[in-house]
Amino acid sequence: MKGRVIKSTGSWYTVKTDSGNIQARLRGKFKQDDLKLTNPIAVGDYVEVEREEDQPTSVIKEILPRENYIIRKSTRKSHFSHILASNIDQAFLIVTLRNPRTSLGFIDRFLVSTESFRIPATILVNKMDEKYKDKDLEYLQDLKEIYEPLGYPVIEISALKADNLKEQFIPLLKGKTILLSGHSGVGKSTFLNKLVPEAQQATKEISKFSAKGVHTTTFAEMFELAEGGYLIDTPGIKEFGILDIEDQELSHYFVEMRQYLGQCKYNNCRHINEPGCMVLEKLEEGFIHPYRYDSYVNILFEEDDHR
Ligand SMILES: Nc1nc2c(ncn2[C@@H]2O[C@H](COP(=O)(O)OP(=O)(O)OP(=O)(O)O)[C@@H](O)[C@H]2O)c(=O)[nH]1
Ligand SMILES: [Mg+2]
Ligand SMILES: [Zn+2]
Repeated sequence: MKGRVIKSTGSWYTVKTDSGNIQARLRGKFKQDDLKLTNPIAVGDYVEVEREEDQPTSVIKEILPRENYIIRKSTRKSHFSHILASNIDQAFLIVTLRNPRTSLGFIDRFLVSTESFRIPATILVNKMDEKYKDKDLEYLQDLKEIYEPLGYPVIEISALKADNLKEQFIPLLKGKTILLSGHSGVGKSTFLNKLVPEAQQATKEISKFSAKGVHTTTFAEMFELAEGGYLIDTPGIKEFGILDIEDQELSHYFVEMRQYLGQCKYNNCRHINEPGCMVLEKLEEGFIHPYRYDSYVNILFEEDDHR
């Protein structure tokens, strides 16, 4: 019997099948390409399950090939990585302007991971009901100026206060599997609860002491929209480690660089200081945003502790 993993709590998985939700576990080892994973099965995976003899539970026999996945370095063991979710159609990155501010570096790392599978991404700027200082609003302006021209919509919302979220988002979500991601405390679960009221995901105030979220959601879970489609609530992430991307490959995942890539003098150009580099030329001419280029360089020279 085939099904889709909608929840994973360590050793048990909830699998949605045509004949209802079942509890299943893994038996034996799974071969996983070259990925060193802390979780062999992720929310969103399509699996083949089989009923255990004389038991109400089932066993996952096989995992079907993943169309895509979003991966991050495990916080506990940096040599391993963790799949946030798989087989997704669209990613919503929820960010905030302050307490804490989501950095451009974080956003760009996230976008590299979605671009590597060409998963469309949208940036939701949440908590717009709060009062902001000018410098925070300037940051909002930066986000719009940097990301909208690249094809990443930047949408201001208030997950807590807005009463039209359904009207606004259901048409965008219908029939799709959508990943909600972002730092702890940005309002992922609050957003989810508005769109899927039955979900009743716990939400919690950010810490007054550290002005950071307190990691309320501790595992990924997929919820079905009454209107069709799925939203995946995930635990807040501190940072995104970029995995399994070669130096040469990285610029392919910066959409604004992609169009110039065949035009550098050297075909192994890393766009740092090479003569005849078209990316550097376009940066100079203002066609590539300097903040984005900074992120590119930071990721390129990031400590490579996962190999
Ligand atoms: N003012 C305001 N507060 C919000 C908004 N959305 C969420 N919050 C508050 O922010 C806090 C954190 O919200 P959560 O939904 O728990 O955040 P989360 O992203 O799920 O956090 P983790 O599960 O820890 O990753 C809660 O106190 C929410 O009430 C908003 O639009 N405006
Ligand atoms: Mg949450
Ligand atoms: Zn170049």
